[in-house]
Amino acid sequence: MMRGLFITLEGGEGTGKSTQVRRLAAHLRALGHTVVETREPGGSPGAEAVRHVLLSGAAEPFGPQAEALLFAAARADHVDAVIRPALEAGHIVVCDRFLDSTRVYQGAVGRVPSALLDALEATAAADARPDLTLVLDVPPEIGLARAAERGKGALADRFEKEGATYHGAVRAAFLARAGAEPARCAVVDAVPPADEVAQHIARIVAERLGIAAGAP
Ligand code: T5A
Repeated sequence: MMRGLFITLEGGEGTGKSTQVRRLAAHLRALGHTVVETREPGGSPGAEAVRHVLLSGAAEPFGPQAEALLFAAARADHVDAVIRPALEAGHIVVCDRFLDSTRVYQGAVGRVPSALLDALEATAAADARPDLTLVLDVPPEIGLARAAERGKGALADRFEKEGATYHGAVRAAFLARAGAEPARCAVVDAVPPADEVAQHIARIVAERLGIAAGAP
């Protein structure tokens, strides 16, 4: 039985997900909760190994379907090793990307059939489903500029190196998913400074999950 709460942060490159995962986790800890901060692809030793294969571009020649299989393999290990045990222990899990990223990058943009993604989700995530998903939204040019600034000197990864049309489609697909599942998802304007975004997220978490608000 899952007794904890599962919060995911989603959105395109450089929308500030990692920053806000840290901020939200710190806020919830300050309120007295035990919080597990994690990310995808990765989050467990096995999944971090698959992350390297995916983000290096080594799997790109095999196409979006093969990449979807690898994201699912990483997810299965991450859920089994980290997410499910934490939820069963009654903790709050805050995860940087999860199922919606696969639906957007491999599904909506990569055109992997939804029946295959349904099957992969059922196998990899099973009953580990987010209680709340925060979709961080910024225009792609702002997100890519932030990602480039953060990774100065490093090569753009497999997905960052795609063009403006691709990242525009990613943004539209995240907004469409949020629109289709309003009970689970909340869109957050992530253009303002990180402090403001963190306060907005704390308010949403308080309203949607009944976790007390306060200064994040
Ligand atoms: N992927 C992933 C799939 O295709 N399918 C899947 O199933 C999954 C799970 C992961 C890639 O894998 C793909 C999607 C991705 O392309 P990643 O390295 O984990 O790649 O990269 P991202 O998740 O895109 O993370 P980024 O690090 O690029 O962006 P974040 O986490 O959104 O942004 P963050 O917090 O690192 O911030 C970036 C910079 O902006 C600044 C930060 O200080 C930092 O310098 N910043 C702000 N600046 C101004 N105002 C704000 N509000 C700011 N917030 C942060």
